[in-house]
Amino acid sequence: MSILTILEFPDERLRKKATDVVSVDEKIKKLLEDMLETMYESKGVGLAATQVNVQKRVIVIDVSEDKTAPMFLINPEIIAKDGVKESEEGCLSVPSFYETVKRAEHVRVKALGKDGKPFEFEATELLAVCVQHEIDHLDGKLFVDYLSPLKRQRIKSKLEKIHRQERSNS
Ligand code: GNR
Ligand code: NI
Repeated sequence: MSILTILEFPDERLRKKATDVVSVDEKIKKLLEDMLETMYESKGVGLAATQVNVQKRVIVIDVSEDKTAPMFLINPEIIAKDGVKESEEGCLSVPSFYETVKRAEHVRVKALGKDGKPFEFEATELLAVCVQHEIDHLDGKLFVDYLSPLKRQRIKSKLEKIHRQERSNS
C-alpha cells in the first residue's frame, strides 16, 4: 500500500471531471486500498480519487468512530434525495477551513462495490454529507463553491500564501 499526495485548493486539477470506471480490475482495487490508507493517515472520513489526481469515479468513506467500516464506492450516483440540512464541512483539499454548507438531508445512493457488483444504500447524518461532498469532488466541485465569493477568495489567498511559504521552506 502507499500514501498518495492530496491536491490542495486552488489547484486546477481539482476542477477536472472524473470519468466512469469501465472495469473493476486490480488497478482500481490498488487505487481503493491506497486511497483508504491515505484517508486514514490524514484523519479524513472520505476521499475522492480526484483529490489524489486520478480522474476516475472512485470514492472511499469511513464515518465509523473506530475506523473499522470502510466503504468503497465506484461510479456512485444519488438516485433519490430529500430534505435540506446545514452542517459544518471541512475538506482535506482545503486544510484548516470549516464552513457551513446546505445539502440534502437524506440520500439514496447506487454504486458498484469493490467486487464490481452494484449495491444501494440510504445515507443520513455525516454519511449523507460525506457522500454528497465526495461526489462533488468527482464533478470538480469543492465545498468552497457554496460559499460567498468573498469567503472563497479569502480562503484561496490564505492557502496560496501557505503554499508559497511551504515552497520557500523546501
Ligand atoms: O474528513 C472530512 N470531513 C468532513 C467533514 C464534514 C463534511 C465533509 C467532510 S469530508 C472530509 C474529507 C474530504 O475532504 N473528503 O473529500
Ligand atoms: Ni473533500
